[in-house]
Amino acid sequence: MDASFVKTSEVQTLLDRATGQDQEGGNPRLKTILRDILEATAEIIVRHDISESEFWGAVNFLSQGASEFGLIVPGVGLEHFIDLFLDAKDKEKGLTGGTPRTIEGPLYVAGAPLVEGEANLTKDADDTETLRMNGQVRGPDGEPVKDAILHVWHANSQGWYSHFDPTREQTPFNNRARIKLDGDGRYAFQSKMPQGYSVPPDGPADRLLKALGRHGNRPAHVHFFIEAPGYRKLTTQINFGDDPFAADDFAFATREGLLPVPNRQGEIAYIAFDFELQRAAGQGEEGFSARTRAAA
Ligand code: MBD
Ligand code: FE
Repeated sequence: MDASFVKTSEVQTLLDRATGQDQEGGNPRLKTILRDILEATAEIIVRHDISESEFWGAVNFLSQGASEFGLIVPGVGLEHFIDLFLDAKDKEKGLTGGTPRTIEGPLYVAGAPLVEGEANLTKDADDTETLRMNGQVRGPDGEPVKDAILHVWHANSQGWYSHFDPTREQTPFNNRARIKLDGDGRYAFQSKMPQGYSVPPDGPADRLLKALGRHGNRPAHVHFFIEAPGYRKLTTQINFGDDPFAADDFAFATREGLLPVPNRQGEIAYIAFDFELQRAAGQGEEGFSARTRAAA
């Protein structure tokens, strides 16, 4: 059987009717895009001669995997692909420069304490190195960004994030804060050094990655959002430049320019890291994407 089967009028009519092409109502953009998705799926089924059992196996995987889509999407590289796509579109518009964006991941929690001045993110005892990070948020001409809010979140030394910790041993918003910066754009916080994250063993994401011959580990990292009036919202992360596994990330988030090397002195790792924001062309660029996020 070859691909022309999908082009037969019987199959084409099915795809049209299934996506309401013969109906007035509905969302036209959704109807068009879903039709393309279904046609591409049909072509893949034919090209690989997918059996009935394989087909239902995939349906079963997707149903079981729904609770871990937040991990599967970065794991198969799609969340990083969206960054590459946004970067490429920016480049087309001449919008280059600034701190690189990289994926948000599924573990942000809205509503973290809003703090001013030097913040201490870690509320729970954690027997590991202290991380002290500071720097400045600047704009494209080197100007300090005024009135920014820097959101920061990271795992504890066991690789668990508060709110998503299956051991339930963390205080709400441990290792999370929103830091309100003032006129000079300077920030400083202390925290406890995170450990890398691993997907839950034997869950759908883990099973998929193993079936691909891959692992589900992320190197240690710290997440940031920065929002400020007049600037494009930045979503990014840092890894640690002296971590031998810094680039071995199942979620493909490691990027050049996001690998500061800590200055380790005794029990403290110091990182100086400046962020550069791009100027916003309109208000739509200042805010968050419409992703559904956890809140507490
Ligand atoms: C994480 O901590 C993370 O940042 C991503 C992208 C996926 C899983 C866990
Ligand atoms: Fe993370």
